[in-house]
Amino acid sequence: MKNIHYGKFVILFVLLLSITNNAYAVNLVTVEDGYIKASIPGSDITAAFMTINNSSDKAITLQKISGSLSDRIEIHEHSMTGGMMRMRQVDNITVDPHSKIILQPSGLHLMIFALKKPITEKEIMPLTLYFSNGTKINIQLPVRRFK
Ligand SMILES: [Cu+2]
Repeated sequence: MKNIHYGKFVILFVLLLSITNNAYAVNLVTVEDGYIKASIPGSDITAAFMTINNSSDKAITLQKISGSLSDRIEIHEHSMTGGMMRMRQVDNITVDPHSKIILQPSGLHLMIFALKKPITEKEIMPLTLYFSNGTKINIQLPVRRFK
């Protein structure tokens, strides 16, 4: 009688463990607080910002971004050189284990060239982020208007 009860307990425990593991695996790399800047009339360039969280034990690297809005999305970084704010393309963004990287105005950002159409406030833009470990994350970015 005691043995039967013990058996049931083990099965329940294994089940709980597997549910917990799945939830954990899905959330190892997350993207939050993302938004994209509304395009300015006459311009086909804009930028996107977000926070990339890595709660895994390994560094992850964002290598590529794709989206239906443009065929040319680059990773850029602003830096001060000789008292001038410059922007340059970087190949990728590495997020250390258990840390996060914030893409924000005047810092790292996604630069979106050759917009296929203007994007305006209240639209939602889908993007796909490709990471070095094979992880692919689909995100939906609200469009915001600001300076
Ligand atoms: Cu840029």
